[in-house]
Amino acid sequence: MNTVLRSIGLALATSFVAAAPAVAQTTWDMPTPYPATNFHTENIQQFAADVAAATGDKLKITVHPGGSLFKANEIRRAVQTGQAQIGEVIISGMANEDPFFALDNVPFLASSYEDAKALWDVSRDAVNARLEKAGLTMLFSVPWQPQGIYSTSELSGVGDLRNMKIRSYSPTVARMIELMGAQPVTVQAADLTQALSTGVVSANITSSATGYDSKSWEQLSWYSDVRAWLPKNVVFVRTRDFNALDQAARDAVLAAAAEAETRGWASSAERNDWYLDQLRSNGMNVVTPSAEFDAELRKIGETMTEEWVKSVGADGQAVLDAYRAAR
Ligand code: PCA
Repeated sequence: MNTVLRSIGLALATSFVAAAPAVAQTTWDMPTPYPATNFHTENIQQFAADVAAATGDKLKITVHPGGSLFKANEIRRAVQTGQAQIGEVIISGMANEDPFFALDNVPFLASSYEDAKALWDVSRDAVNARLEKAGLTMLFSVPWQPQGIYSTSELSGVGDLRNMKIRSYSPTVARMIELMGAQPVTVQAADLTQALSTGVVSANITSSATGYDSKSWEQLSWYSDVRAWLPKNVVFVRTRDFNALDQAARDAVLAAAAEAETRGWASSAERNDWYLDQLRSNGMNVVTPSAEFDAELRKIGETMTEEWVKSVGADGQAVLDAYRAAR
């Protein structure tokens, strides 16, 4: 192509772009706390891709995983104050502000996917109402795999953990560690590998997924698969930003969110076996706790169920009654 033709082509292309009708384009920043390869993050990336496809790229969600834009405990405030438009947090991380958010961390209240779903069905509206008051619109929530205990040696009972520094990610987990006679140390998932390698903590309570993400086998060679609870993450958007979208885009976000919730619950359950296999193939001993150990932990769970109801009040008792009736 000669230079003249090329410049005519360029001129045409430029005028075409200039003449195209202005398409309102919105970009949302989405800080999330967990690594890019974690199943929650992959689910969120799919959600973002679905929203882009359904809106013809009019709404673009840029995911910033691993606490790279805002740290785990800064994300909610960042979205509330409009520094970001949409974000993901672990629900129980907000329990200091409102004890209701601790519900899905109460040990042995709901420790299978089926029970976790029943618990979510009866508590979803209450979580949503609390977020709404903070100017946030809840989009979807997905559980982690059942929580177990990572340790340096085999655990025969709670006594083996006495006085140990154990990593916690929420006020409720910290309380459980206290009731086990040990010392809780709050460490966010993004800092976990370092906390383990520098010996800040010598045990951890979390999922198969986070044990895998943090390469826990490098320090901790035992995983007691106690399946104590399934904590959930929640994705919310700043209500002002959501309402600024046109109706079609709002519908697209809600439809993609509903799909993300269904897909996330399924992938959490499916991936548990894969994550446990990865722990084993990296040399970790994955064991089921003895009946005695299990009974000790369940006793702590009973105490914590009572404490939860007391801290929340009538609202909490009603949710618990509805959950028990539904099971
Ligand atoms: N992983 C996250 C929260 C719960 C989980 O399974 C963490 O350990 O921080």
